Amino acid sequence: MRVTRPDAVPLTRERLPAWLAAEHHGSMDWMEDRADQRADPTVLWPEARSVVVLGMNAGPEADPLALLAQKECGAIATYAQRRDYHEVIKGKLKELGGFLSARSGRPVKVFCDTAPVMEKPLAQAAGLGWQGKHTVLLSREHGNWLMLGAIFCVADLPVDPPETDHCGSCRRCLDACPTDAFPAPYRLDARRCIAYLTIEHAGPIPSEYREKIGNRIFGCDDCLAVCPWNKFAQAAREFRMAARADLAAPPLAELARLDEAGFRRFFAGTPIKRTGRDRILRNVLIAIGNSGDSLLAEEAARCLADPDPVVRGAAVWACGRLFPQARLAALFDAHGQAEADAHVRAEWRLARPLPDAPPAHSSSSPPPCGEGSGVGVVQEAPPPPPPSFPQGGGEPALSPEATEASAPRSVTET
Ligand code: B12
Ligand code: SF4
Ligand code: SF4
Repeated sequence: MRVTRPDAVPLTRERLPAWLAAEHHGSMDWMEDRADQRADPTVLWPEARSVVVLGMNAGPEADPLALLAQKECGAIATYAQRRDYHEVIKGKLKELGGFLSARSGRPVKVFCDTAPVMEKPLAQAAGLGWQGKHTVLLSREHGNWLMLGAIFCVADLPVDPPETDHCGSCRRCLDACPTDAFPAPYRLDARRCIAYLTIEHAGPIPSEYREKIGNRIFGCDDCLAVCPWNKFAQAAREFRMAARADLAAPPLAELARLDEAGFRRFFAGTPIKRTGRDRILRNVLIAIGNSGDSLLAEEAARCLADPDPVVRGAAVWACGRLFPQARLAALFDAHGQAEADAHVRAEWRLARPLPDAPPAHSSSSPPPCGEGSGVGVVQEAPPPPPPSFPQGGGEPALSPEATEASAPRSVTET
């Protein structure tokens, strides 16, 4: 925990508008809302005189990159394999904010991704660490695994010195990025970032990134995990930030079977729950398409009948990568012929290229848009594995009200 002044980050007044003007925020329109307040804490709350920035360690217990080789499992970003940090940090901020407000007799406001605040530059100004070339705040003590929150105070608190940049000539994070998301050091084009694509982006994932996503189903740790400053980092000790073992390597076959209720139960209390079942299923199907696993192909085939068109579209892509032509043609007859959604029909066209020979299977109705059927050797895949997902398991849902109710009256959460 460190303290800075609200006017300690003057550069963000230029840098945030430049980032937005370059459209590096993609479809995160909420980054444009109240951008003047986000870029300048003195506009957000003119009465504030001090900003307390809190960093919480969410360090992993094992190398997050090891999971990327386990193609039959989904890779979840380290920070999300545990209880939602918003809830944990918010609780701590309210406790501390209540104390500060009581001691100073002046009001405070607590923020953790809940208002337009740029937490990383404020954290650097307060001396918690520095923004690395990957733009994330890292520290010599905790490496890359700090999660941040802030308290704005009207009281004039003594401030800490800012931290300086210790990246030097290193560029490991820039070179490690699978999607080449850094147009320059210290700048991120979110539209290319797997964290954006798998968490924030609604709709189909652009085809150029699908292979590169590999088995990452929620977020990405690559640029953080390769940083040499992690050598001093430790696994999260705070019990509420402890990682859930069942989120370390969840089998894709089981994730692909989650219906809405099963999804909500399994991901209860984690940040993944807010992303929603359909978007996660879409990501799971991209990972299945990248698995090269014929057992998983059957899971993708089952999702061709999913009610959500984005899920169906991702299922078509996965089937196109895993099934031989003839089986794909049969699946098209069963599901694609009657497909009403334009995007899913487009996925079918790409998955099932025009044949250079007459169709090898019989079909009662012609395929849409003048396409023929696929040809190829039929290789029936083995039957799907039995369902074994812990449908009744998982953490009990957190009650946001529980933390709201405990807020001292002089602490405003925005
Ligand atoms: C939007 C957002 C995202 C977006 C965009 C990320 C981004 N870099 O902006 C997406 C969805 C991609 C994302 C991904 C992730 N996020 Co995020 N995200 C945010 C959020 C809500 C806002 C960040 C923001 O203000 N971006 C706007 C840009 C313009 O700001 P900036 O990154 O600070 O940009 C600076 C540089 O570009 C620099 N700059 C520009 N030009 C130049 C030129 C020079 C010469 C120099 C030196 C610098 C420089 O100045 C800018 C201003 O400081 C914050 C929470 C918050 N309220 O702050 C969390 C937050 C940044 N995310 C967080 C995390 C953990 C992640 C992930 C690691 C999650 C994961 N594992 O998948 C990834 C990391 C990806 C990455 N390399 O950044 C944490 C980071 C904690 C930390 N230690 O820093 C935060 C703070 C949430 C939290 N409360 O803890 N995130
Ligand atoms: S989180 Fe992954 S995709 Fe995003 S910038 Fe870092 S390495 Fe690249
Ligand atoms: S990997 Fe290297 S360049 Fe990137 S944040 Fe770490 S020290 Fe800086």
